[in-house]
Amino acid sequence: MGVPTSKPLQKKQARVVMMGLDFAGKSTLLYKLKRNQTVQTLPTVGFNVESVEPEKSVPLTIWDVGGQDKLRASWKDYLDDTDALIFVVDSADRARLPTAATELRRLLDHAALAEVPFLVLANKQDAPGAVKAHELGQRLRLEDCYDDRAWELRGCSAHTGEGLQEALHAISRLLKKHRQP
Ligand SMILES: Nc1nc2c(ncn2[C@@H]2O[C@H](COP(=O)(O)OP(=O)(O)OP(=O)(O)O)[C@@H](O)[C@H]2O)c(=O)[nH]1
Ligand SMILES: [Mg+2]
Repeated sequence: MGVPTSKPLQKKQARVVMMGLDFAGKSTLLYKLKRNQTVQTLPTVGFNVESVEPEKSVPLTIWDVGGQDKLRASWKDYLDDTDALIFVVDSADRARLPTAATELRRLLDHAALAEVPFLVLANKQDAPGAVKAHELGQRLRLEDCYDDRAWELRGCSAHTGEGLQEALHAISRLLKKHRQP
C-alpha cells in the first residue's frame, strides 16, 4: 500500500468577521443576506453566526459581533484565523463617523488582522441624510490610512437589500486575491 500523498490544506469555508459600532445594522444585514428578510433586531450581546453561500465563491461563515461600547473590548477575541473583515457603518449617523474611524483603526492595528483584507459597508443608504459611500470613505480617510492594504468600500441598505450582492462579490474578490493557500 502506498503512502498517502499529503494535499495542501485548503479551507472549504472562509471566516468573515463583521464589526462596527452599535446600531450600524450588522445583524439586519446578516439576516437579509441569509434569509432575504428584513427582521426586527435587538442589540447584539455576544454574536450571531450564519453561513452564507455566494454564487461562484467559497462559502462564508459570517460572525456578527455586538458593537456596543462596552462590548468592543471583546472584539479581539474573534479575530484569530479571520480571512476577511466587514466593517459596517451607519451612513446616517454623521456624528459618530469619527468614532467609527477610530474603532476601525484600532481593529486593524491588531496583529491578527495584519494581512486581512477588509470591506467597509456604508449601510443605511436608504435613510434620509445618509452620507454617500464615496464621502464616507473620505470621512474615514480610507485612501490616506490604508493605501498599503487590500480593501473595498460599498454603499448598501440592509433594509432594501440594495448593494448586498455587490458586497458579497467584493468579499469574494478580496478573498480570492488575498487568501493564503
Ligand atoms: N433605514 C435603515 N435602517 C437600518 C438599516 N439597517 C439596519 N437598520 C436599522 O438600524 C437599527 C440597528 O440595526 P441592528 O442590525 O440591530 O444593528 P447592529 O449593528 O447589529 O447593532 P449591535 O448589535 O448593537 O452592534 C435597527 O432599527 C435596524 O432596523 C438600513 O439599511 N436602513
Ligand atoms: Mg447586532
